[in-house]
Amino acid sequence: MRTQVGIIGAGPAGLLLSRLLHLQGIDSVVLENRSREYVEARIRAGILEQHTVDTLTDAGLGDRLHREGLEHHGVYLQYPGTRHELDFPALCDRTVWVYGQTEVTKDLIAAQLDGGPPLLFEVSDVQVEDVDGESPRIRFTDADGAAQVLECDVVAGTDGFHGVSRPVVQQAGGRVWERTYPYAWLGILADAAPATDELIYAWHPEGFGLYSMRSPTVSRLYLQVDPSEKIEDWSDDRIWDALDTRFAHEGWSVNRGPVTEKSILPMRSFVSAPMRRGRLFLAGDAAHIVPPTGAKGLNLAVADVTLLATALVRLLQEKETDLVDSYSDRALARVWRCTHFSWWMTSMLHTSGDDFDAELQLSQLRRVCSSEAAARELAENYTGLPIDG
Ligand code: RFL
Ligand code: PHB
Repeated sequence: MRTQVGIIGAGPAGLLLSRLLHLQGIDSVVLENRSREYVEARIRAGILEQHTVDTLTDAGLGDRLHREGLEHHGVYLQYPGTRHELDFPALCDRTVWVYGQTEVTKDLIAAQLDGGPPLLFEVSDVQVEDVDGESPRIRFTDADGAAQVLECDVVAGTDGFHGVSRPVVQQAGGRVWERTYPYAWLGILADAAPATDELIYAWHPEGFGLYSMRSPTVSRLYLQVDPSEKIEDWSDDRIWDALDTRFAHEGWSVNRGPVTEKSILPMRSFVSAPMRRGRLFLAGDAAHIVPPTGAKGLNLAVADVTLLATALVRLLQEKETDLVDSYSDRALARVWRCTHFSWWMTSMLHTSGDDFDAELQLSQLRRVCSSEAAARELAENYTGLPIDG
């Protein structure tokens, strides 16, 4: 087998990269180690920046997004006694969209299987070779158990945090920065109409709460919990009671309904540099992880592949190396901005039990809710900064 770009991983980063290259006349093969059903069922991100929506729309993936996605004009910041709305269009002339990553992935897979480049599920033993030369290759075992070799001009490592690509880059030297936070999120999906028009980010002495949604009939809610908590110890009633406490606001209440999914997610920041070794390029969670408080992970993955697709088109069609040579630095500049913003949101909203920390957090929240400059800084970062520069 031979292709121009061998892509490892069919998450949003790999699938979108394949799509963007296809639209520019470059062929690729996407290799995914999970099944289609598994990939399409993973519940993850929910917020798309304007740039992400524009990129998906320009790539011909906007039909269902525009029909079923919900455009949001702001968020509420809450702390005891206050629920303050940040108005994004007024602050920075941009909006965000609620459209589940699950739906983005389904749309990308449907487009890929409808005449797009090959997408192979349930492959195993994926190994990348000769990335320092002109002709890298990927060895893998296909779904039928047959050993395969995919010869490539370039390999894209979009295989997420636990993938095989990042170690290959790091073997040649590089650096990793990591921060593990002393909290986790307990997330639920519930068949309940959201009781709020915008997302609510709530600070509470007992811990952070986030009220999000997937549709007019489905709510997505998160609670800060200790990372050692076991999901079995959280009955639905215990979760709803904790949500009532953390979102308490006069004359208002959380809407309850059947819980259809619940899980506990650890929180970390992680950056691996460089995002390239020879002809192997990393994008998305393969190179970096942010805690979900800033809603940045999926958007960063989309920003990376937007840069990477342009750089690869230039390399493969015009034989110019300038954009692939600057890819890692340009991508990392945005990665660090989002890493800071996600860390800042996380630090402002999650409680540690320390009274001094709590007063600093409340002071910061009051500042964001009273100063237009402080609010604008949050709004610009949340809705997404320019992609390159
Ligand atoms: P993915 O989605 O992890 O996809 C990687 C793919 O590679 C496959 N794979 C391999 N395939 C072949 N061979 C191997 N050896 C392989 N190893 C792995 C995997 O099966 C998978 O299909 O990475 P990608 O594409 O970079 O996308 C990144 C996003 O998924 C991630 O950043 C977001 O989900 C993060 N995130 C959020 N991001 C946002 O922008 N907004 C949000 O509101 C938001 N909320 C969230 C989030 C992530 C969360 N969790 C679960 C960590 C909320 C949560 C709860
Ligand atoms: C979500 O809806 O899953 C979501 C929204 C905002 C975040 C994180 C997750 O910051």
